[in-house]
Amino acid sequence: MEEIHADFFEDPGLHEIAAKVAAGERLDFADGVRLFRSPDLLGVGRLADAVRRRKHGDRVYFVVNRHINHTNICVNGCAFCAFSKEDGDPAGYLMSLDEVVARARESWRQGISEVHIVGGLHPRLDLDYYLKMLARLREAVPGVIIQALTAVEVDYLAERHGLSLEEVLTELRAAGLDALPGGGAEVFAPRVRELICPKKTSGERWLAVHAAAHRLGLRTNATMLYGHLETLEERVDHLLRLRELQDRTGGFLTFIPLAFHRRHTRLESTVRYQTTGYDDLKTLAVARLLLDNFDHIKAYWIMIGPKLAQISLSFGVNDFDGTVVEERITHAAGADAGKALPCEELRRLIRDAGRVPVERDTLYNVLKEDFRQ
Ligand code: V47
Ligand code: SF4
Repeated sequence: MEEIHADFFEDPGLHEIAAKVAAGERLDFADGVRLFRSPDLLGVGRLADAVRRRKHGDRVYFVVNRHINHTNICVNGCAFCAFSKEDGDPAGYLMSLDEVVARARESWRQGISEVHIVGGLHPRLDLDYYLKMLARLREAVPGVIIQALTAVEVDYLAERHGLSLEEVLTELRAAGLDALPGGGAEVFAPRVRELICPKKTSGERWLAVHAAAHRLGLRTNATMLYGHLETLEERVDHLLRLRELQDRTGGFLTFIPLAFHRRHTRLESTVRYQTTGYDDLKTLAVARLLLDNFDHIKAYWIMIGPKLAQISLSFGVNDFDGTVVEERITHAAGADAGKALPCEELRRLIRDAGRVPVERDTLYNVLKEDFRQ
């Protein structure tokens, strides 16, 4: 790995961690907290970037995808969520299967390789709705990878039908499910969950759903919602629990930190500020350093804006997510990034940062790689 000179760091506390990183040694809980507390953002970023370069060189991945949020009606009513509505609320919606399929088909004609489908826990939607949705999508958009249902939705279906996680996942997979997205993880610490999402699937159960998916050969993603009521120690704990599961299964594809957006949520008056660019970059960089067994760290440009996502490519990030097309969850909470980025714009952002854009599918198979400039 690239030699990082001791005098590079403004924070001498980073020297010991730099030595571990250079030797390929695993960082521990105390290292994670120290990295988060270090005022030396450029130092932390430089370390994360060295790891990123060792794993990926100049390549930065993106995916041509479409998000579909089929319903916003949800029985959980998490305090951080501005997207969900109670059943009966006039602002609630539920897409028919025809509407879901029409959206996927429209984007398929424009060349997507992935549909990403997540929604609320609708009290009247059962497993059958999802099985039909998957089967219809399989037929309507052949070749497109279906990444759908967070662990929270899977757990809800298991509980509702009295089935095991394996049984639900097996049925979903047989109907066409290819991979699970990483949502619903929030922060695993029970203290935080009690404050921000008391009705939600526990951290343990979220991990159990992903472990079950991995056992069945389904690949999945992982997220962490940060910038609300969690402590830095709780962020590190969250990351290390993901790392532990990844050690056991190897089934996670990528990690995506999600910056909390506060507008129109019940946390708006308690959490007074949006995350800063400093915190966003630091969180991505620390994730890159702690999650040594994750291949990919993704900056979801919807959350932090395309410009900061571009800068994050020098702070450990090697994935830009995708074209997205229609995003409702973060926009309901005040996100001001656009809802879609054309593939050419994604390429331009990556190239302008001196990197090589690589179009991938959900499973990181390379679909198109640009030539080095
Ligand atoms: O689970 C909800 C989060 C998630 C807010 O796997 C919020 O590739 C910020 O998981 N402010 C859904 N975040 C989105 C998600 C995702 C996105 C992109 C890629 C992938 C992937 C996964 O959004 C939810 C929740 O954690 N969320 N409300 C909010 N106010
Ligand atoms: Fe429902 Fe998900 Fe929103 Fe929580 S974050 S209220 S589970 S849609």
